[in-house]
Amino acid sequence: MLQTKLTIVKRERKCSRAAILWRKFRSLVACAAADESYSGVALCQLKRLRVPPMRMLVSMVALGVTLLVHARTVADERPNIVMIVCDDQAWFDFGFMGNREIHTPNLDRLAEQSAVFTRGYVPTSVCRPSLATMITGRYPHEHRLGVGIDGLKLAPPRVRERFEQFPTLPKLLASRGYRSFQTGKWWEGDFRDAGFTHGMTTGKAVRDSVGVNDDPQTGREGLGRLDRGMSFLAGAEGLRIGREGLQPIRQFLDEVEGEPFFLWYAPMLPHTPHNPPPELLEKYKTANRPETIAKYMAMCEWFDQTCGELLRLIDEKSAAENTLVAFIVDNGYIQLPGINWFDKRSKLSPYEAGVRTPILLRWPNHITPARHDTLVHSVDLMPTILAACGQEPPDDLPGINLLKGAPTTRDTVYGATFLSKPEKPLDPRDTVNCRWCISDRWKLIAPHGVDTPKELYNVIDDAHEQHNMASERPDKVVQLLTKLDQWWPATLGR
Ligand SMILES: [Ca+2]
Repeated sequence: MLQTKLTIVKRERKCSRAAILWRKFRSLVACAAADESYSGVALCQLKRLRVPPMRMLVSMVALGVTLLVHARTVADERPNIVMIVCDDQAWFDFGFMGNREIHTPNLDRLAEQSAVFTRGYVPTSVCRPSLATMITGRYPHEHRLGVGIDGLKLAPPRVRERFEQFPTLPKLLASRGYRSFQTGKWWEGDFRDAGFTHGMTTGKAVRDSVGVNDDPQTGREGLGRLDRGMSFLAGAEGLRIGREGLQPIRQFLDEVEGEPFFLWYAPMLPHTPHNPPPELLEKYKTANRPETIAKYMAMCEWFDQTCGELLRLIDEKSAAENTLVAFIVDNGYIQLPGINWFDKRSKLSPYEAGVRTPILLRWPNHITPARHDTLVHSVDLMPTILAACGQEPPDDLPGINLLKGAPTTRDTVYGATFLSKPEKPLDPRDTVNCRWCISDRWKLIAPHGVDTPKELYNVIDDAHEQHNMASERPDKVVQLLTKLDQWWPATLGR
């Protein structure tokens, strides 16, 4: 009888101690879930509770599961970012932008799942300053990369120092725990200088990479001229991505599994050399089509194929639901027939075929797929991505957050083109060639200088800028010129 009573008391004490332990454990787990940095403290306190070994094991497993769930919740607040940057393709050369001859089924599918901004713009129509704007969120005259510097030279030390002081996109994301991977086009030397944690471009020459120094006179492709000139400076090792598959990206995704990541996918596609896979070239060869055009079209589909492969890779990693995919073209391009070069009203020009690009944003359950015809700009990508990741953007960025819906707070987009003057590489006011802006349907192109002839186009009715209306609407010219001066006066001299 006495033995029975003692057993009951012991059991009650055990139950009572178990209940206390359980309450303390639940409290600790709740604290740990509220603050993941608390997990170590929680484990120490569990040890102090002198929990029996088996119960400790069960508790630790339970705590681990709870923290895993919590980590996933945190990760959900930090979406992965995949930035796809197309290289040298006109805004109208995509199926989802109305092209019926060039096949882009993978990007068409991405567009169906995305907010599609059909009137997106880059500030200038050549890769280096355009890419630098995406990574800094600033206009070319602010970051000063590729604005008058000879293309075959790296920026002088003062410009480099400025660049390295900017809070770039990968640097700001790193402060939120992101790991980031640079692949493809990259002019700014070692990927680490911009804050990427991983990358392909180290600034060292590489043999057997693709070359881009095509000869415009003979049309001869640059393959074989490898470790010098632009192919080295524009990305070197990084330029293998896409053209030689996506294995480096697969390795990166394996390495960062479960952690938020930022992927910069900027393959040199469909950029020259226009050397598409033979089966794609055959598809576009027709009796009446110059081979230069067929090659360009096949290159566009090759780029699309690599995007499909990349998006399938994201799906394989079950990351699509929690990934914001941004798509943009760094500058437009119109292939000339009969010569391996581009139309002067496309790349390097302020015309629509140079500076206009579709901009896509896909983020399941966060962004509603729809088409928007409001004006957006590549300077908007950085504040948009930072907002998605819960990171405050720098106060002085000119872009706006597109996640808030179609932009209504800004009615004008701006840009400028620059001359190559290597002897004056530091001040963009000395090298600016022309400035342009678009407000609603009106686009002003203002060559730099006093009393220069201006061009005014109604780009809604005249998307290919065939009819200059400057003399018919002098009021619009004055109005837009005032806006340009408010944006960046670019006054000549010092
Ligand atoms: Ca380009």
